[in-house]
Amino acid sequence: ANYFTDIKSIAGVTRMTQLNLVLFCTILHCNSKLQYQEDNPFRQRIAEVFSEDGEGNMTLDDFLDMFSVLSEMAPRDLKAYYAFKIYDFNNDDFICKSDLEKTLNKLTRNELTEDEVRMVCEKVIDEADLDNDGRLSLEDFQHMIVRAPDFLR
Ligand SMILES: [Ca+2]
Ligand SMILES: [Ca+2]
Repeated sequence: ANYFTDIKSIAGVTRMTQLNLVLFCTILHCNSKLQYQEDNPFRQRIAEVFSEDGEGNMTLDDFLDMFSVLSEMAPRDLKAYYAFKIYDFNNDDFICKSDLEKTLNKLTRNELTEDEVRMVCEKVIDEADLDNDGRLSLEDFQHMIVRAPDFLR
């Protein structure tokens, strides 16, 4: 299945939960073969997050760590933690609007207009930002995942 083909309909207000699924589980909720496809737009980012040097140079140990996180048996919290890190592009420990915009543009391969991207980002933050500071902490993010039971099983 292609998770991104109908991103425009997914972006509809009534389907935000599904959007959250798409947005935040791109990599981690599907199987590891799909995740590691050549054209996975997050490939470089995944490598950066899992490599010990933070620059995407993966050692064998890094690979093993990555596959254990991606496995079905890995605890949800651990998956959430790594998903959070992947989407926190500027490594400031928060997912802010610009991180979300980057994520969304990668997911949709720039098929959304700027306005659409902004609207979706605002909605995601609106929906998940529990302490109302306008950005998502790891805690906000984990709450969001807990509320989406089909996701990150
Ligand atoms: Ca950030
Ligand atoms: Ca927050």
